[in-house]
Amino acid sequence: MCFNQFASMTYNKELYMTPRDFLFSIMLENVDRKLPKKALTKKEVDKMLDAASRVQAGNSLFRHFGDDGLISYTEYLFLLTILTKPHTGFHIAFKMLDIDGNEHVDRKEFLKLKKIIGKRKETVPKEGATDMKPVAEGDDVNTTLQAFFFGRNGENKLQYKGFCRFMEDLQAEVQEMEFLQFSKGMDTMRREDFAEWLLHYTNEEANEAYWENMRKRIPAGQVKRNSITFDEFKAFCLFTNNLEDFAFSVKMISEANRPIGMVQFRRAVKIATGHDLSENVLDTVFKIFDLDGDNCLSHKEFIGVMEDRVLRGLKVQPQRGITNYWKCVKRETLKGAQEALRDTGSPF
Ligand SMILES: [Ca+2]
Ligand SMILES: [Ca+2]
Repeated sequence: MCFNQFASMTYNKELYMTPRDFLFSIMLENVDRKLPKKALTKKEVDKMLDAASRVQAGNSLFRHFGDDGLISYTEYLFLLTILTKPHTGFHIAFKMLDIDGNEHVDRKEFLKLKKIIGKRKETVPKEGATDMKPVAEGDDVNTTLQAFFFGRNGENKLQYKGFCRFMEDLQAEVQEMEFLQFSKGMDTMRREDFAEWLLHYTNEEANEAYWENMRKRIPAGQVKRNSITFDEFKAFCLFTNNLEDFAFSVKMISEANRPIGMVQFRRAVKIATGHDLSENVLDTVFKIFDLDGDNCLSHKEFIGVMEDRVLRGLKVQPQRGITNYWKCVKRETLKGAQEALRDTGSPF
């Protein structure tokens, strides 16, 4: 289980990730830990939470915190799900948390998150988190996110604007780190670096065929204008967060789910995301994933591969398929929200 493996801190016998652990869990396959998990004292935690309650939002927040912060298992699941959410999903996620529907989320509502997403039995890690005692409503602010969202004493309210900003910043931060990882610190990616990133989480057995396409179809020795900038990369990430909408617009554009060419592909992306993909990115994607060489991408050649990739990236069981996964999250979410409603006795 990813959380247990990456979490490097314990406090009051509960396991926590630091913000650095969280970023590493996204970027790295596994971690080779040389040191045992650190048991924090109340004084150390208080200092972290004081700092977290004063920090400014921004797209280097998690890197700024580094190891000076605590993320609970429930919050880890929450952060994972929002990492791949399209912008249209932000408002739904906010409304989910805003149980009484008064347009802001208070700490009490945020603590219901545990009920909402922490309940899925198959995702609860064996050690550490199962014997975690539930946080009672009167408990002190005890994680970095709580201190950041609601202040040191849990007195602040989270508005939609702030929530949105947080999600955008987190997505941007992870994208920037991934870009730098694959561009090896340079300000553009070569097309082969981009391909490496694309194929990083795809099914390894198929990768040799993709690399073969790459070698045959993409000319060696590239000039700078053919390499991929961070903006082009971000546009592609935005697109992969909107795969469901993209699949839908492909269906609208092409009859009977036939393979689509670059022009139609571009149109479908524009419809789904409102943005364009750059020529370099589109051309690379087509050259790599077009396995039968008809200059078109079929559902199986592209959407199937990308859905699988998202799941692998999140280290979720790949066999279920992304649609089922989100359906499952949604169902659990609704169930949790209903239970939470019952508990608060809210009339809604
Ligand atoms: Ca509320
Ligand atoms: Ca094809």
